[in-house]
Amino acid sequence: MLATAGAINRVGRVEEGTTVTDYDDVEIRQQRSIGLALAPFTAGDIKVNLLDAPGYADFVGDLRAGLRAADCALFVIAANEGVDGATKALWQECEAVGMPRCVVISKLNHQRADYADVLAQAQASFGAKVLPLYVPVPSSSGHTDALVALLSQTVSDYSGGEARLARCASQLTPAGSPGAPR
Ligand SMILES: Nc1nc2c(ncn2[C@@H]2O[C@H](COP(=O)(O)OP(=O)(O)OP(=O)(O)O)[C@@H](O)[C@H]2O)c(=O)[nH]1
Ligand SMILES: [Mg+2]
Repeated sequence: MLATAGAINRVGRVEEGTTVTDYDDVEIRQQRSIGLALAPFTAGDIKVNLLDAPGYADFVGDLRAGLRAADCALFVIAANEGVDGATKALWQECEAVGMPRCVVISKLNHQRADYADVLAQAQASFGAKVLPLYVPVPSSSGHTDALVALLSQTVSDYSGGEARLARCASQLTPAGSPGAPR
């Protein structure tokens, strides 16, 4: 998000200790977040104060502190792992206080990534209101090279490294939504 918004020039790597929000010595050594970190950026006229919270259960206090300050929450779920119990409990916690939520499915490039399965798990765990806004397009090699944005009906093609934007050739609708083919 920071790189896409132009707040940083290149995406850091957890393995190299070069990510923006894992800057503490312990975070770099252990290659995981241990505390809440703030990463502000602007997108157009909008200032976003991104709060990156640790996912590891030991640091749930920082995660809760972040939620108290946030206007909405992004749940990042790995496409090769799926929805776990802790994520379900946190979703219910957010629901209880009316916190707007969305799901980001990460690691689409992983060998065992299964987008459709993780989406189905998210819908089974969080409810049928979870609908895809972006759908990955697998290439012939099986990797995800492009994403279709269903609201804007555009395709972002990352096969050349940078995103190339194009309009969809025909109207696309997510499976399960009103108007989708059965
Ligand atoms: N293949 C692949 N690996 C990824 C991707 N995103 C993250 N990883 C790897 O997954 C590991 C965890 O990534 P993080 O970004 O630290 O995940 P996190 O949710 O912030 O983890 P904590 O904050 O420690 O709970 C690292 O080794 C990353 O390099 C991805 O899209 N594809
Ligand atoms: Mg982290």
